[in-house]
Amino acid sequence: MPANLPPEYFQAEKRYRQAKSPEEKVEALEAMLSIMPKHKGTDKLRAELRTKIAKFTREAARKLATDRRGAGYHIKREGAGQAILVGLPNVGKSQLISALTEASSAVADYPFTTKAPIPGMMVFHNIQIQLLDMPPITDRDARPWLTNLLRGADLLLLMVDLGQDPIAQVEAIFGELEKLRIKPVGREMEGVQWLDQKKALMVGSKDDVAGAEENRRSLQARYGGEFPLVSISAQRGTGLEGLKVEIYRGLEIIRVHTKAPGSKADLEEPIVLKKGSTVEDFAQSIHKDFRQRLRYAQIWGSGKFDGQKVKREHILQDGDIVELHA
Ligand SMILES: Nc1nc2c(ncn2[C@@H]2O[C@H](COP(=O)(O)OP(=O)(O)OP(=O)(O)O)[C@@H](O)[C@H]2O)c(=O)[nH]1
Ligand SMILES: [Mg+2]
Repeated sequence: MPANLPPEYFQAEKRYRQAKSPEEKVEALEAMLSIMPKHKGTDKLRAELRTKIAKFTREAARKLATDRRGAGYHIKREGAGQAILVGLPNVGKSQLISALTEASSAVADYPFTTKAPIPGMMVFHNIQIQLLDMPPITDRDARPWLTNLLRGADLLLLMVDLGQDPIAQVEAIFGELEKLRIKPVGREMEGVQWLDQKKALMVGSKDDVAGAEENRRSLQARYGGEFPLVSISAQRGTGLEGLKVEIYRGLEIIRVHTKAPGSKADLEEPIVLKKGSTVEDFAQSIHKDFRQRLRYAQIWGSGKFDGQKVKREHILQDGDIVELHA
């Protein structure tokens, strides 16, 4: 690698590493290529960048084609994970999106207000999580594209209005999910050929209304063993911090901080990994070459002591700080 690359190059490279979609990868790679000085010494690197650009451009085109066939909406995935709201009409899905994210989705006291998916970004500590407001799960017009969006999500938020019969709502939601052949993990149902399984979290909404506490208790009694349950009032803003924590847990991700030898850890922008990831996975997400060259790492956090030397198989924990040694 040429020694004198400007900081913009490393910023673009970071965007490339963190990019989730082929479109984002192409954008970052093109930026890297435009910054890379043109001379004999960089010929090989520039050729590699062009090959990668071609590859991800093809991938983006393929993705677009399959999305179109699915019809309807393509929501660009952003942030560390995606949670999607699932519920009957009028339960407060849009109110919640408006309370947790910068997105504004129309809230109204009549059913079927939301007609299209609306994404918003929820900030949780130093990461962002994408939430998707949706039309009610019973909306027939949404049927053709609903399955694709649900299948793409990392977590379903099953929303139940605590001012109405909660069990009937949950059973209705399960019935609709069954028609779409999506199985919430924890729900056992025989004889159905599932397309997909999805982790789910129950959200009791409007816990400021009369009867909410009793309904929450019956939800807990009936489904508490299968699903985590959080109750909230999006209108009053109560329970929202607890909900954020549960959403984060449900995504089963960890945040790991990088530290370069001799400098302080980067606590601002963690690398987000799947729970159970190892030092090796971490190295790979930084740079694929790093994985091979890695000799050992030092960690602060899940080690027995600060700065402990660990091997590539060491399983990382949320909040760990890692210094890689090649
Ligand atoms: N009391 C109370 N009312 C709420 C709360 N959240 C939402 N509502 C009311 O419930 C009604 C429906 O809210 P929406 O957010 O539009 O519900 P939705 O689930 O998005 O509805 P659809 O888009 O039709 O499926 C509105 O009249 C809201 O004011 C809450 O926390 N407490
Ligand atoms: Mg709505």
